[in-house]
Amino acid sequence: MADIPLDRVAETATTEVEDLALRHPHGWVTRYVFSQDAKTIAIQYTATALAVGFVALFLSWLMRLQLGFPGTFAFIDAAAYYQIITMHGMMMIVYVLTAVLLGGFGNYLIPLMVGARDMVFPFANMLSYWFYLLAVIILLASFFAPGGPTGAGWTLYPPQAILSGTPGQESGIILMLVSLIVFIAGFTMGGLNYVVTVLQGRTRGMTLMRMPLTVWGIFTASVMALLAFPALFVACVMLLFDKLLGTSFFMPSLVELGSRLEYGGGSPILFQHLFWFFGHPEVYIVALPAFGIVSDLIATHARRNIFGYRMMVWAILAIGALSFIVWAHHMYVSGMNPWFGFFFATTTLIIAVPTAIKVYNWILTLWRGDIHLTVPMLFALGFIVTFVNGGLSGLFLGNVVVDVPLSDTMFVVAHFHMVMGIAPVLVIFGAIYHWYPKVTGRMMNDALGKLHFWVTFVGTYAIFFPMHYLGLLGVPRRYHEMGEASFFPPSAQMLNAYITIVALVVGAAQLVFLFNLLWSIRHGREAGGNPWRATSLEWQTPQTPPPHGNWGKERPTVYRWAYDYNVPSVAQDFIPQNMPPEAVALGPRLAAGGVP
Ligand code: HEM
Ligand SMILES: [Cu+2]
Repeated sequence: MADIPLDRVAETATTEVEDLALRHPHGWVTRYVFSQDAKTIAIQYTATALAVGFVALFLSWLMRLQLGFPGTFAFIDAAAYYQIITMHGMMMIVYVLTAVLLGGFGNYLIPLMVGARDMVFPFANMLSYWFYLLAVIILLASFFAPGGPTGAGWTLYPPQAILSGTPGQESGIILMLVSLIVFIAGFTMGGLNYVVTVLQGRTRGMTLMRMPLTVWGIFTASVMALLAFPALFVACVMLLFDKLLGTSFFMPSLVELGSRLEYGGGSPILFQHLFWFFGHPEVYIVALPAFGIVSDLIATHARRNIFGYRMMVWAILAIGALSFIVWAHHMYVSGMNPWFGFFFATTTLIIAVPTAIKVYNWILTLWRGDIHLTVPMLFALGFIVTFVNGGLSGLFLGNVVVDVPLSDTMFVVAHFHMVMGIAPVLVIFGAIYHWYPKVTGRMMNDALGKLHFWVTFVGTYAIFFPMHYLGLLGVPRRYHEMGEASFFPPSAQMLNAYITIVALVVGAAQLVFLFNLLWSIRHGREAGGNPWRATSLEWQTPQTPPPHGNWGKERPTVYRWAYDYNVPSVAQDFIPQNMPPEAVALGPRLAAGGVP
């Protein structure tokens, strides 16, 4: 803030200091490689995570090839199939979605949206990325390790995860556990930054209830991740001890190939509790940033204030809190007491209430809005539809009696891909198209963007919608081949082949996105500072792309919330958060320029 004397700068957090006193990087290495600028770290996170995403997408092709045309691709045997599905699942959830939404978008958007110069602890923030990269390298190394990557399933359930018979039990499982431990250590350094910057780094006038919902979503998700990841961390450490040191945290007495193992007295169910105490909140660690981003995309591209802002904030917080008491709905078939299951079914269904409130509010925001079907808007709408769809099948699975027969079938795979696979990915794409002009100064190509949207949106529906039906038929999950059980009609295999073909097309459409992303850096149309005519602070920076320190000489002052679009009896069609009240012109609406 401007009123801090320069001699106190040394004891002041980076977010607070004058631009002059910020230690700007001088060399190429400190500027682009070991950068402490949240924006550069954001790009590093996003680029790395997108690369991992393409590897995971490639793995999904391999699985689909096997499922669609069993036996044709001999190198995908049962063991390889397990390894591929495990790596695909873990990569997508932890190393792609969490990394992009928190490490990528959190770093780029939090400081800019709350009017800070940077994160509060830039050095820890930088380390966070390098830990993440190290975790990715360790994970990828398992493809080349003896025995290959682990095939334990992304849930890593002991005792099987570390016993012989499971592919990758030689070294793959060890590398997986170490990689997760490193990832969580790295995330913690970033997560503390996101939380403290929101609490302490906001500029003058930026009260909590004036923050854009994107910040609320990422903030709440970061708090949740700081509480949930430690459960996975200890579970990984303990499982590693069981594997390497012969402890028995999770290992009961076992007989393997006729000989009794050294283990005894441990509880495999304990691992499941720890895993899902992380695993369920993880769904919302991914979903809440997506909720926030979608709200902002809709408001901006429909030129409408968000309906029920406070309700939206409280819904985010309520969902965040509730999601810590539902984890055992992933364990209905673990032999738990039915009363215990009843408790978790009830809490699970209660989450539907704040979630439905959010959906209604999005629809009411759109209602009578001036909807521009821009690429970000298309992706936002696609998210809402897909998320609602996945949520509805979640109501099925949340109930014990319905879940028991559906558990471990393709119905579950269809459900979670809709709700936490595809839905957040659509938001990630929408957000990239939306904020790309701020990051690069140029627009992404619109026609290619629309092509990318329609193939991805229609295609993912075409993949995952019929998969529910396969599940209802009883086709099991995590099976390398459906087999020839008499209750599968011959059409089931045809459906599998069809899903595979669509999956290949959808995968190829992502190359269009990749091309657009890279090509537009140099050849995109010049965007100017605020191409979407948006109100939030990141669009009001003096320079685009914003330099280190974001704001030049003085940080902005905030006078209002982030949703002043089409305010009645105001001449401008949007009022930026930092526009002083004197500058707001009353009177008939000025002709609004077209949105690109
Ligand atoms: C078009 C893109 C995708 C396709 C075609 C696809 C396909 C598949 C297939 C075939 C399986 C294995 C099913 C089985 O045999 O049980 C699977 C598992 C899985 N996928 Fe995807 N997937 C895609 C995108 C995603 C995304 C974006 C996520 C992010 C959350 C994701 C997360 C998972 C998880 C967690 C598993 C379970 C792994 C396990 O059971 O251990 N997938 N996917
Ligand atoms: Cu859950």
